Amino acid sequence: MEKTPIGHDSLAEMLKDSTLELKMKNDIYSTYQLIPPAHLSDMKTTVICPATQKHVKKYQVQETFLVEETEEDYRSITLPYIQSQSFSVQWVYNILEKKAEAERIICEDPDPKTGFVLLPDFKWDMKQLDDLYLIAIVRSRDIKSLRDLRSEHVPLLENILRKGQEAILKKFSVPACKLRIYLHYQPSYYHLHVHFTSLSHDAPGCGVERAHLLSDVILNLKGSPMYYQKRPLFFPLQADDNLAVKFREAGKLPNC
Ligand code: M7G
Repeated sequence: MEKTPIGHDSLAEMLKDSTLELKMKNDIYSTYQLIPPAHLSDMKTTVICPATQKHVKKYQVQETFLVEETEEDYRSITLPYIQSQSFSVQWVYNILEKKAEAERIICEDPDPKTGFVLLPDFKWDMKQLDDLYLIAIVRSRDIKSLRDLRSEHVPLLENILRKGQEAILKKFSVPACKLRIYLHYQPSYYHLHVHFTSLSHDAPGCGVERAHLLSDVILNLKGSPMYYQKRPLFFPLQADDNLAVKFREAGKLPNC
């Protein structure tokens, strides 16, 4: 459950119709507990049913460690993990095949190589632009993550960047300079997708330890075609994530 940002248009009503309980007053400063009217106190709620043990772990607060993954670690630890126990991407295929969320699509490009579908992320309830959050899902089914990207994918990434920015400007009047456009490494779902969030929104997972700006990714691939295959990548892992267990077994997770 998440409390969503207070929209500008409901602010006046919120101040007028809420109950205020004074908590502290000092000179010109005071704090209150504000109880808003019922219709302004809704919460955005996400349900996963049935949930696997892996889903339960994903949403639990846990100790987190920063991990360094070399090219060899990816081949011997991460890839076998992805192949054996990553989350199902059935929901992604449902979007691509228009079996779910078809009416929510903002823009799409049918090209099998450079095409994608852009739609609101389910973290965003679309009630206000402050926490704008969309995802672009690529049509190609054989790119698992940032690690698989090579220079041949630059046209795909540039297409997503340009058409995604244009579509968001047209539909939501938010210009490119107010967007944070990035990929996660590691993602939760191993089918390549790009996150589009409002620059003013501290979206979960937008920190430097997990987010890779799409514009940087494009530049890195143009400068070095195998950049993401060759270089070590850093990312956070939760203590009892199964991938963390594999890194620990391989002696790659520091004891801290
Ligand atoms: P990620 O980087 O793989 O993992 O991003 P994260 O969830 O740890 O960030 C997947 C993105 O897809 C996230 O931003 C999710 O909120 C979003 N997402 C996940 N599911 C299952 C759905 C869905 O069914 N519909 C939509 N629209 N978005 C989803």
